[in-house]
Amino acid sequence: MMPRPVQMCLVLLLLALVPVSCAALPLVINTWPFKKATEQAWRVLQAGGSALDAVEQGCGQCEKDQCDGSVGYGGNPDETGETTLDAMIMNGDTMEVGAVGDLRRIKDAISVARAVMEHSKHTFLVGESASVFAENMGFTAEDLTTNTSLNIYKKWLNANCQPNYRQSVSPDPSNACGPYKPSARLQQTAGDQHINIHTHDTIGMIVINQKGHVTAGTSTNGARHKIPGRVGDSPVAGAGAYADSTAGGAAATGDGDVMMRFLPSYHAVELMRAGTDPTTACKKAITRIRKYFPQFFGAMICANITGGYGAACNKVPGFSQFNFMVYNAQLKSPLQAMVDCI
Ligand code: SD4
Repeated sequence: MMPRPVQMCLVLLLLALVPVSCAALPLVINTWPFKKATEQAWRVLQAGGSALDAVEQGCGQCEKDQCDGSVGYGGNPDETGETTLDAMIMNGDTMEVGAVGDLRRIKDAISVARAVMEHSKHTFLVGESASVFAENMGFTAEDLTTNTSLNIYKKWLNANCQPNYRQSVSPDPSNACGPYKPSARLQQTAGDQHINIHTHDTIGMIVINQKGHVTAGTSTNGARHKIPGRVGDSPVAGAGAYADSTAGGAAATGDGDVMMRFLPSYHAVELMRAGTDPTTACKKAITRIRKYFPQFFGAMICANITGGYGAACNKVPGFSQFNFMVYNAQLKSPLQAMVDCI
């Protein structure tokens, strides 16, 4: 007897060898194997919470757990040793977005992003002023530095501030610390890659509830040793994530300085709106970037409004497979799925 489609789908899910696309709502999908985040988002949905609550608390779980040191406090410090956070949340029913960039001293970045969305008419607040807004909204201000982030910083200082994100400056940034002054503009070195598999791991999450309400969120401490003031792709709508309840959702992880130039999450959602399946939509968004930056480090997750999902990543040395988490109505527990990079 031939297996019925649902059974077939389950078999593929269990094997988790291929980018499966099984329609089943509700759906929680997030970047990297951040299982506790997936479980938390699912728990919120099961308890009757909204898709927005699920995304906020799912990503918030990673902020508390300091997922891989790349989300939340105490992770990747900037050039001054401080950890600062980027986050965003998007409501795909109303197309409202709240985002924070370069947030200082506040641990709950995605909740502050939600406060921007709900308690202001703005979309995006950054830096010190975003922290003041957060404090006014009742968030606790505290030092985000930990022994771990301090040690990463000290090691970097002892290694003559290597690696860093400076170019065309003097003294030579490839072997000296700043302060730097501008010098003759040099051609960028191809394959110059600071954000890589070792310093990755932003959480990007898409939640689609039973009614098809699509939401998306991200949270990260960004790029290790970034220049103070740097904001990555994660809090930028259409870049780090995008949600539209009439089309689907997408989220990105990787080298945000490159990826944000292509709005890959928006690109993928628009492809799904036109009928492209989620895996192909993710692949096409990655391929567009690769045309200009063949060596970029990055991956994406995509989901359409019927609960189909997929992922894609750009194959570079040291990164040939991308792991992500899925939980949907056909699963009894969160599934760690994996795709081969293209
Ligand atoms: C950033 N996109 O700030 C983030 C970092 C990341 O996997 O996702 N790393 O550029």
